[in-house]
Amino acid sequence: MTTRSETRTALDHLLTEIEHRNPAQPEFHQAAHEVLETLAPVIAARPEYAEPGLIERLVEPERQVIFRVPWQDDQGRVHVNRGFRVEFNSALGPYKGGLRFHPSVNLGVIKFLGFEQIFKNALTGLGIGGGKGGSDFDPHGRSDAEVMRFCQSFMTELYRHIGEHTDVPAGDIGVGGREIGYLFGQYRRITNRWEAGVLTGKGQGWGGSLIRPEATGYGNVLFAAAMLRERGEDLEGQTAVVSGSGNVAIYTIEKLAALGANAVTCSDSSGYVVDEKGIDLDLLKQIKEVERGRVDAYAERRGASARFVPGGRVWDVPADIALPSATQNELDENDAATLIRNGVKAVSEGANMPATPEAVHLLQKAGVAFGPGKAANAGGVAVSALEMAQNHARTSWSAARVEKELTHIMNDIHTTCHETAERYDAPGDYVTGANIAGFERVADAMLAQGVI
Ligand code: NDP
Ligand code: 2IT
Repeated sequence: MTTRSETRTALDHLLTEIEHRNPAQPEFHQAAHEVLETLAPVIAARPEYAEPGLIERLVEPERQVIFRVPWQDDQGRVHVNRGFRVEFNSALGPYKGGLRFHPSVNLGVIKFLGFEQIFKNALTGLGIGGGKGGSDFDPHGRSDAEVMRFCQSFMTELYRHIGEHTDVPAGDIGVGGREIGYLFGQYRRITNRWEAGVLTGKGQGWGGSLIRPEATGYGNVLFAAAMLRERGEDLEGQTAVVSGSGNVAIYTIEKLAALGANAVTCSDSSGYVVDEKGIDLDLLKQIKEVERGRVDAYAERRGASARFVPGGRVWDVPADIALPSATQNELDENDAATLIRNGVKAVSEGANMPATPEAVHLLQKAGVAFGPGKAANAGGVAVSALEMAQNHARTSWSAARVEKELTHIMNDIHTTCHETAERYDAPGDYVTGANIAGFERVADAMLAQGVI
């Protein structure tokens, strides 16, 4: 019988090896630490998980594709970007996960996202494996025609690696409905197949699911509500700080309002807006979704209640709950200390890995309910899996039906994480609960399917 401390030592050795074998990938190291550091209790309790090679296989992607993406701008100049698709684990279903277009994208970033996706997708219970992709292409300031040419070039290579039963990409930072449209068009042209289930996040008239655009933000608010409910509270009347102003942030703000809470901030990489009357969603959608502008335009047009703080962080604004919805490591130890000082009750991650490990530790120590991204933001990929189901059946469900399923899935994930944490002596620790519950599902499938 292996003890927890022997298991911890073995996992520490493995983490050191991961750092050596994957040099210059700090985000992947961070994600691997965050998961492996919580697994000792379950590995010690269930000897089959100590089988040599199981965790080693889990941290090694099944396949990693890196490719050249040449494209021409509107002046005819040639640009060369790098494209990635990391197919991390398919024990539970086809690889599933978004594509990120952002200048900070590199292999380590895509591996961290793909690794997180394995456990997140397992938590949905919907039969999807984990993968992620993207490019260091920066869509900011590019015309529609440039974005289209980039997407077509990207898909001209990617198409050979994906398919409805193989690997199903979707959106992430810098990839929304417009990009999915261009990518789908090129896939259809090259393959001569109407294969709706090859991408999710499609438009309403051609295979997209109702509520997919809303799903990540709505799901995160439902998860935050479930954490508060566990403590005998609800969202009614609560003030929220939200970071980001993209897909996840916008629908987080929308669902908060629907449940009686008030989001007073949003942000982008230029700074943040604080609006004491609460964010006016119609104005924010107009600026971000229609004009593709910056958040300072919101403060200019909103009037006296709002101001723009260049370069600042939303975490300085006092609030009852915080929903980071922009990017990784956007909430550090100092931000966590500020939130705690201001009396925050819950922090729920809409983005992937937005809180640093030090911030998570501090928040949990202070008794703040903390929802890790792989549980809290799983609503997006869950509705992607529902989109795949609709595509497969050549049908489409009503918004009410999809939202009902989403609510059920988010509550189920909350319960699973909560109960798993209790079972492994970590009551209220959703990080441990999410990691162990996701791990159990993937590990059981991997063990059943042999050494591959
Ligand atoms: P969008 O591209 O729609 O929006 C991203 C927002 O975050 C923008 O406001 C952007 O500002 C800001 N942002 C991005 N990178 C940075 C950075 N390095 N520094 C400061 N601000 C930044 O992306 P999404 O809303 O789709 O994604 C947001 C987060 O949610 C990501 O972590 C993503 O992985 C995660 N997520 C997304 C899901 C989805 O379904 N879309 C599902 C689950 C998680 P700017 O325009 O100035 O760059
Ligand atoms: O991080 C994520 O879960 C996403 N970007 C959504 C993935 C998906 O396949 O819908």
